Amino acid sequence: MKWIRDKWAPNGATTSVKIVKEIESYHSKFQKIDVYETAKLGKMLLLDDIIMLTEYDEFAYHEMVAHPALHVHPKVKKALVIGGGDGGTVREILKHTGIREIHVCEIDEEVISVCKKHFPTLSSGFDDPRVKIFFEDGAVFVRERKNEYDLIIVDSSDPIGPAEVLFKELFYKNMFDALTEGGITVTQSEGMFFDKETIRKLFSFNRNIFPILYYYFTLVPTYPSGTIGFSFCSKKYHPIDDMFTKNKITTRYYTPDIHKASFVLPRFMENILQPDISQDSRLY
Ligand code: SPD
Repeated sequence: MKWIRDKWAPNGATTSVKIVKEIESYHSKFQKIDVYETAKLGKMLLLDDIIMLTEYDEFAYHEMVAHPALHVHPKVKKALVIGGGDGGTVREILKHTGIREIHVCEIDEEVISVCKKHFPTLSSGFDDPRVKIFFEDGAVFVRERKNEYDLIIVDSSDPIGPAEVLFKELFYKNMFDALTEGGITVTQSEGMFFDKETIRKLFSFNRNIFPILYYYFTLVPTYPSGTIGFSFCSKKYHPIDDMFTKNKITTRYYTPDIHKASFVLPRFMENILQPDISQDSRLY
Protein backbone atom coordinates (compact mmCIF):
# COMPACT_ATOMS: atom_id res chain seq x y z
CA MET A 1 0.00 0.00 0.00
CA LYS A 2 1.26 3.43 -0.91
CA TRP A 3 0.28 6.87 0.35
CA ILE A 4 0.03 9.88 -1.98
CA ARG A 5 0.79 13.24 -0.41
CA ASP A 6 -0.83 16.41 -1.79
CA LYS A 7 1.88 18.79 -2.99
CA TRP A 8 -0.21 21.86 -2.06
CA ALA A 9 1.20 22.64 1.38
CA PRO A 10 1.43 26.42 1.71
CA ASN A 11 1.73 26.18 5.50
CA GLY A 12 3.89 23.08 5.66
CA ALA A 13 0.98 20.73 6.30
CA THR A 14 -1.10 18.74 3.86
CA THR A 15 -3.22 15.63 3.19
CA SER A 16 -2.20 12.03 2.46
CA VAL A 17 -4.45 9.44 0.82
CA LYS A 18 -3.87 5.68 0.77
CA ILE A 19 -3.99 4.28 -2.75
CA VAL A 20 -4.27 0.75 -4.11
CA LYS A 21 -3.56 1.27 -7.80
CA GLU A 22 -2.23 3.79 -10.29
CA ILE A 23 -4.71 4.10 -13.17
CA GLU A 24 -3.16 6.86 -15.32
CA SER A 25 0.01 8.91 -15.05
CA TYR A 26 1.28 11.13 -17.82
CA HIS A 27 2.28 14.67 -18.78
CA SER A 28 0.01 16.77 -20.96
CA LYS A 29 1.28 19.92 -22.67
CA PHE A 30 0.43 21.87 -19.50
CA GLN A 31 0.79 19.61 -16.46
CA LYS A 32 1.18 16.15 -14.93
CA ILE A 33 -2.09 14.23 -14.73
CA ASP A 34 -2.58 11.28 -12.35
CA VAL A 35 -5.59 9.11 -11.58
CA TYR A 36 -5.44 6.63 -8.70
CA GLU A 37 -7.77 4.09 -7.18
CA THR A 38 -7.69 4.92 -3.48
CA ALA A 39 -8.20 2.45 -0.63
CA LYS A 40 -11.45 3.97 0.68
CA LEU A 41 -12.31 7.13 -1.26
CA GLY A 42 -12.95 5.91 -4.80
CA LYS A 43 -10.90 7.32 -7.65
CA MET A 44 -8.74 10.41 -7.17
CA LEU A 45 -7.49 12.99 -9.70
CA LEU A 46 -4.25 14.96 -9.24
CA LEU A 47 -2.83 17.74 -11.42
CA ASP A 48 0.87 18.47 -10.91
CA ASP A 49 0.71 16.27 -7.78
CA ILE A 50 -2.05 18.38 -6.21
CA ILE A 51 -5.30 16.65 -5.28
CA MET A 52 -8.17 17.98 -7.38
CA LEU A 53 -10.86 15.59 -6.27
CA THR A 54 -11.80 12.21 -4.89
CA GLU A 55 -15.06 10.53 -5.75
CA TYR A 56 -15.79 10.35 -2.01
CA ASP A 57 -16.10 14.07 -1.24
CA GLU A 58 -16.15 15.96 -4.56
CA PHE A 59 -19.85 16.76 -4.11
CA ALA A 60 -19.06 18.99 -1.12
CA TYR A 61 -16.87 21.16 -3.37
CA HIS A 62 -18.89 21.15 -6.60
CA GLU A 63 -22.26 21.76 -4.99
CA MET A 64 -20.89 24.67 -3.01
CA VAL A 65 -19.01 26.32 -5.87
CA ALA A 66 -22.24 26.31 -7.91
CA HIS A 67 -25.44 26.39 -5.85
CA PRO A 68 -25.10 29.46 -3.61
CA ALA A 69 -24.89 31.90 -6.56
CA LEU A 70 -27.65 30.00 -8.38
CA HIS A 71 -29.90 30.53 -5.34
CA VAL A 72 -29.16 34.26 -5.30
CA HIS A 73 -29.17 35.47 -8.92
CA PRO A 74 -32.83 35.15 -10.02
CA LYS A 75 -32.21 34.45 -13.72
CA VAL A 76 -28.95 32.76 -14.67
CA LYS A 77 -29.35 31.96 -18.35
CA LYS A 78 -25.78 31.92 -19.54
CA ALA A 79 -22.86 30.77 -17.40
CA LEU A 80 -19.12 30.41 -17.89
CA VAL A 81 -16.95 27.89 -16.06
CA ILE A 82 -13.23 28.55 -16.16
CA GLY A 83 -11.23 25.40 -15.45
CA GLY A 84 -13.61 22.73 -14.23
CA GLY A 85 -12.34 20.13 -16.70
CA ASP A 86 -13.60 17.27 -14.52
CA GLY A 87 -17.21 18.35 -15.16
CA GLY A 88 -18.40 18.44 -11.54
CA THR A 89 -19.32 22.13 -11.65
CA VAL A 90 -21.18 21.80 -14.96
CA ARG A 91 -23.09 18.82 -13.51
CA GLU A 92 -24.32 21.03 -10.63
CA ILE A 93 -25.21 24.05 -12.82
CA LEU A 94 -27.28 21.78 -15.08
CA LYS A 95 -29.55 20.94 -12.12
CA HIS A 96 -31.01 24.45 -12.57
CA THR A 97 -33.65 24.29 -15.27
CA GLY A 98 -33.46 27.99 -16.23
CA ILE A 99 -29.94 27.60 -17.60
CA ARG A 100 -29.80 27.95 -21.40
CA GLU A 101 -26.08 27.92 -22.15
CA ILE A 102 -22.86 26.96 -20.35
CA HIS A 103 -19.45 27.79 -21.76
CA VAL A 104 -16.52 25.88 -20.30
CA CYS A 105 -13.04 27.30 -20.81
CA GLU A 106 -10.49 24.65 -19.87
CA ILE A 107 -6.87 25.20 -20.86
CA ASP A 108 -6.01 21.50 -20.94
CA GLU A 109 -7.97 19.22 -23.29
CA GLU A 110 -6.36 16.18 -21.64
CA VAL A 111 -8.10 16.90 -18.33
CA ILE A 112 -11.49 16.60 -20.00
CA SER A 113 -10.49 13.40 -21.85
CA VAL A 114 -9.14 11.70 -18.75
CA CYS A 115 -12.20 12.66 -16.70
CA LYS A 116 -14.60 11.47 -19.40
CA LYS A 117 -12.79 8.13 -19.25
CA HIS A 118 -12.48 7.70 -15.47
CA PHE A 119 -15.03 10.02 -13.82
CA PRO A 120 -18.26 9.63 -15.84
CA THR A 121 -20.45 10.66 -12.87
CA LEU A 122 -18.77 14.06 -12.99
CA SER A 123 -18.22 14.57 -16.70
CA SER A 124 -21.55 13.40 -18.15
CA GLY A 125 -22.81 17.01 -18.36
CA PHE A 126 -20.29 17.74 -21.12
CA ASP A 127 -22.61 15.88 -23.52
CA ASP A 128 -25.56 18.18 -22.78
CA PRO A 129 -26.38 20.29 -25.88
CA ARG A 130 -26.37 23.47 -23.74
CA VAL A 131 -22.66 22.99 -22.97
CA LYS A 132 -19.92 24.30 -25.25
CA ILE A 133 -16.25 23.66 -24.48
CA PHE A 134 -13.36 26.00 -25.38
CA PHE A 135 -9.76 24.86 -24.97
CA GLU A 136 -8.20 28.21 -24.21
CA ASP A 137 -6.41 30.17 -21.52
CA GLY A 138 -9.18 31.41 -19.19
CA ALA A 139 -7.54 34.80 -18.65
CA VAL A 140 -7.38 35.49 -22.41
CA PHE A 141 -10.88 34.12 -23.00
CA VAL A 142 -12.44 36.41 -20.38
CA ARG A 143 -10.57 39.48 -21.65
CA GLU A 144 -12.40 39.16 -24.95
CA ARG A 145 -15.93 38.84 -23.50
CA LYS A 146 -18.09 41.81 -22.52
CA ASN A 147 -21.50 41.85 -20.83
CA GLU A 148 -22.11 38.21 -21.72
CA TYR A 149 -22.47 35.97 -18.65
CA ASP A 150 -24.89 36.05 -15.72
CA LEU A 151 -22.58 33.79 -13.77
CA ILE A 152 -18.87 33.03 -13.99
CA ILE A 153 -17.40 30.23 -11.88
CA VAL A 154 -13.66 29.85 -11.62
CA ASP A 155 -13.10 26.22 -10.71
CA SER A 156 -9.34 26.37 -10.73
CA SER A 157 -6.33 24.70 -9.24
CA ASP A 158 -4.00 26.61 -6.91
CA PRO A 159 -2.02 29.79 -7.68
CA ILE A 160 1.00 28.02 -9.15
CA GLY A 161 1.41 26.68 -12.69
CA PRO A 162 -1.32 27.24 -15.31
CA ALA A 163 -3.82 28.66 -12.77
CA GLU A 164 -1.56 31.39 -11.33
CA VAL A 165 -2.97 34.07 -13.65
CA LEU A 166 -6.49 33.34 -12.34
CA PHE A 167 -5.56 34.88 -8.98
CA LYS A 168 -4.57 38.30 -10.42
CA GLU A 169 -6.35 41.65 -10.26
CA LEU A 170 -6.55 42.12 -14.04
CA PHE A 171 -8.37 38.81 -14.42
CA TYR A 172 -11.00 39.86 -11.88
CA LYS A 173 -11.43 43.25 -13.61
CA ASN A 174 -11.98 41.45 -16.90
CA MET A 175 -14.50 39.11 -15.28
CA PHE A 176 -16.41 42.14 -14.00
CA ASP A 177 -16.68 43.40 -17.59
CA ALA A 178 -17.65 39.96 -18.92
CA LEU A 179 -20.62 39.77 -16.53
CA THR A 180 -24.07 41.07 -17.39
CA GLU A 181 -25.78 43.66 -15.20
CA GLY A 182 -26.37 41.95 -11.84
CA GLY A 183 -23.85 39.22 -12.69
CA ILE A 184 -22.04 37.14 -10.09
CA THR A 185 -18.65 35.47 -10.15
CA VAL A 186 -17.60 32.75 -7.71
CA THR A 187 -13.95 31.78 -7.56
CA GLN A 188 -11.98 29.02 -5.88
CA SER A 189 -10.23 31.06 -3.17
CA GLU A 190 -8.38 28.51 -1.05
CA GLY A 191 -8.66 27.52 2.60
CA MET A 192 -8.93 29.87 5.53
CA PHE A 193 -6.38 28.06 7.72
CA PHE A 194 -3.45 27.53 5.36
CA ASP A 195 -3.93 30.14 2.63
CA LYS A 196 -4.52 33.36 4.54
CA GLU A 197 -2.12 35.45 2.46
CA THR A 198 -3.74 34.37 -0.85
CA ILE A 199 -7.18 35.26 0.51
CA ARG A 200 -5.97 38.59 1.90
CA LYS A 201 -4.51 39.55 -1.50
CA LEU A 202 -7.67 38.54 -3.39
CA PHE A 203 -9.82 40.66 -1.10
CA SER A 204 -7.43 43.62 -1.12
CA PHE A 205 -8.05 44.24 -4.83
CA ASN A 206 -11.52 42.75 -5.21
CA ARG A 207 -13.13 45.15 -2.76
CA ASN A 208 -12.29 47.88 -5.30
CA ILE A 209 -13.82 45.93 -8.19
CA PHE A 210 -17.02 44.29 -6.88
CA PRO A 211 -19.54 46.24 -4.77
CA ILE A 212 -20.58 43.05 -3.00
CA LEU A 213 -17.79 40.75 -1.89
CA TYR A 214 -17.91 37.84 0.57
CA TYR A 215 -15.90 34.74 1.41
CA TYR A 216 -17.72 31.50 2.15
CA PHE A 217 -16.49 27.97 2.68
CA THR A 218 -17.21 24.28 2.45
CA LEU A 219 -15.72 21.16 4.03
CA VAL A 220 -13.68 18.83 1.82
CA PRO A 221 -11.74 16.31 3.94
CA THR A 222 -9.23 15.43 1.21
CA TYR A 223 -8.04 19.04 0.71
CA PRO A 224 -5.28 20.32 3.02
CA SER A 225 -6.91 21.43 6.33
CA GLY A 226 -10.22 19.88 5.24
CA THR A 227 -11.79 23.14 4.16
CA ILE A 228 -11.76 25.34 1.08
CA GLY A 229 -13.50 28.60 0.32
CA PHE A 230 -14.78 30.81 -2.43
CA SER A 231 -14.99 34.52 -3.21
CA PHE A 232 -18.57 35.57 -3.89
CA CYS A 233 -18.12 38.64 -6.11
CA SER A 234 -21.37 40.29 -7.09
CA LYS A 235 -22.48 43.38 -8.99
CA LYS A 236 -25.89 43.63 -7.34
CA TYR A 237 -27.21 40.62 -5.45
CA HIS A 238 -26.40 39.95 -1.80
CA PRO A 239 -25.58 36.31 -0.91
CA ILE A 240 -27.96 36.17 2.08
CA ASP A 241 -30.46 39.03 1.66
CA ASP A 242 -31.28 37.99 -1.93
CA MET A 243 -31.21 34.24 -1.34
CA PHE A 244 -34.26 32.18 -2.37
CA THR A 245 -35.09 28.46 -2.20
CA LYS A 246 -35.85 26.02 -5.01
CA ASN A 247 -37.67 22.73 -4.61
CA LYS A 248 -36.38 20.40 -7.25
CA ILE A 249 -32.63 20.49 -6.85
CA THR A 250 -31.20 17.22 -5.50
CA THR A 251 -28.10 17.76 -3.38
CA ARG A 252 -26.05 15.92 -0.77
CA TYR A 253 -24.30 18.90 0.85
CA TYR A 254 -26.11 22.11 -0.10
CA THR A 255 -29.20 23.10 1.90
CA PRO A 256 -30.64 26.57 2.55
CA ASP A 257 -29.20 26.45 6.09
CA ILE A 258 -25.77 25.41 4.83
CA HIS A 259 -25.97 28.30 2.34
CA LYS A 260 -26.46 30.78 5.17
CA ALA A 261 -23.99 29.13 7.53
CA SER A 262 -21.21 28.96 4.95
CA PHE A 263 -20.93 32.76 4.96
CA VAL A 264 -20.50 32.91 8.76
CA LEU A 265 -16.77 33.12 9.43
CA PRO A 266 -14.53 32.76 12.47
CA ARG A 267 -13.14 35.95 14.03
CA PHE A 268 -9.67 35.50 12.50
CA MET A 269 -11.22 35.45 9.02
CA GLU A 270 -13.25 38.57 9.66
CA ASN A 271 -9.95 40.21 10.56
CA ILE A 272 -8.19 38.98 7.41
CA LEU A 273 -10.96 40.34 5.21
CA GLN A 274 -11.04 43.77 6.82
CA PRO A 275 -9.23 46.47 4.86
CA ASP A 276 -7.95 48.47 7.83
CA ILE A 277 -6.07 46.04 10.06
CA SER A 278 -2.29 45.94 9.82
CA GLN A 279 -1.16 42.98 7.70
CA ASP A 280 1.19 41.41 10.23
CA SER A 281 -1.38 41.01 12.97
CA ARG A 282 -4.10 39.41 10.91
CA LEU A 283 -2.27 36.53 9.28
CA TYR A 284 -2.08 34.34 12.41
N1 SPD B 1 -5.73 22.50 -3.51
C1 SPD B 1 -6.61 22.07 -4.55
C2 SPD B 1 -7.69 23.00 -4.86
C3 SPD B 1 -8.43 22.49 -6.04
C4 SPD B 1 -9.68 23.18 -6.30
N2 SPD B 1 -10.25 22.84 -7.56
C5 SPD B 1 -10.58 21.50 -7.72
C6 SPD B 1 -11.18 21.23 -9.02
C7 SPD B 1 -12.37 20.40 -8.86
N3 SPD B 1 -13.27 20.59 -9.92
